[in-house]
Amino acid sequence: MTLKLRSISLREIQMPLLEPFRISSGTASLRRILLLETMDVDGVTAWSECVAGEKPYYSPETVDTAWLAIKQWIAPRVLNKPISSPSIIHQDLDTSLRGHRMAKAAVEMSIWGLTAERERVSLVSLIGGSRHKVATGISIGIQKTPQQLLEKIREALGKGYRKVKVKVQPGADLDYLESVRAALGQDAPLMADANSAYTTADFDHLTKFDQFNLMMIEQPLACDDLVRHADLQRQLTTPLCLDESITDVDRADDMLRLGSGRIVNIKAGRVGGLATAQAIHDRCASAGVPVWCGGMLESGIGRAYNVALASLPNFTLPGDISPSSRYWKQDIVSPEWTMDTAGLLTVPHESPGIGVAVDRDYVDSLTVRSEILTAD
Ligand code: OSB
Ligand code: MG
Repeated sequence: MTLKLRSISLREIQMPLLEPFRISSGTASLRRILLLETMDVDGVTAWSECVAGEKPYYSPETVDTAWLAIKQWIAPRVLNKPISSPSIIHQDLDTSLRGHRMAKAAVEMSIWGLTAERERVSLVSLIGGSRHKVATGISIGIQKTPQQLLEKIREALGKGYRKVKVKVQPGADLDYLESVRAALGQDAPLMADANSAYTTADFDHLTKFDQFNLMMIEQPLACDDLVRHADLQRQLTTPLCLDESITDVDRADDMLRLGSGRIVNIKAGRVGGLATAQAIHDRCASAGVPVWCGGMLESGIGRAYNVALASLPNFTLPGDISPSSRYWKQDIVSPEWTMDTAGLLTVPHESPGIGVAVDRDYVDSLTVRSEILTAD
């Protein structure tokens, strides 16, 4: 079923996080979020979210570069052109247009959402999601003291979260993990994420992480350094998980060939969209490598796409897909995303589209700028 896009509306909303989120590369407190609302020539619409942050801390992209890239280069490639399937858009977008994966992903995902709306099927069934519940984890930012971290982890485990990810950096790592393990025992489902805070000079230090029985250590080294991640993995018993390094299927393949890690955190935004996220999932599945769905502090719109992705069969580890209330006083979708006491989130298989309705009045009240892109 071929579709044609009439317009892409860009808007920036600003939403304060309930608490600031600190990682080794920077802190987020007020989220500036780029939302897209795409309309086809028949007037069918769909929402999507760009995961770029305010500053280039996690990746080179930002809200502002994504806005520019979509307007100048990405939208002109898709507006008013026949689109035969959402699964091939990424090929058109990648030809002679380098990088800007988060910007591309926002457009690509809106076309998945729009296709689901047009065909009156759920996004989940459109991408072939099979799970009815997804296991939920929480990502906890760097805290001022080990005691504060321990309190946060206790609270999270009490709520039912299936995995607790602790952000670490030099100076806030071993002593934090040590107090947490001493208090909670070796079995609590813990992992660490360094967001590239370490270098080869830290290898001896990093081998000390092995004593904490972590589920994995995420992205300890630089984003473009698969070779040294492989060196490090050979020295560790704890599995390495790559996040920033895996930007496309070939990078996942490089990781598998080199042994740079044993687990992948998949974020559709980081890899240019859902089709590539699925392809990485498939590649890892055939290599026997488990994956899980990462998060980028999304609103309820981005979360809908994460939930759909996480319902694919090889997403066997709990994702960073926390409920709306972990981030926001009020989310922009209804129903809000909720988690049960077993740490499970329900996958919307039945309702057509992304599975949640967007509260337009609330989104309008949060909007600080907007622009409508059309072919003419
Ligand atoms: O490294 O996974 C990361 C948030 C912003 C940028 C990078 C990361 C994160 C998270 C948050 O860990 C996960 C979530 O959305 O809850
Ligand atoms: Mg990460």
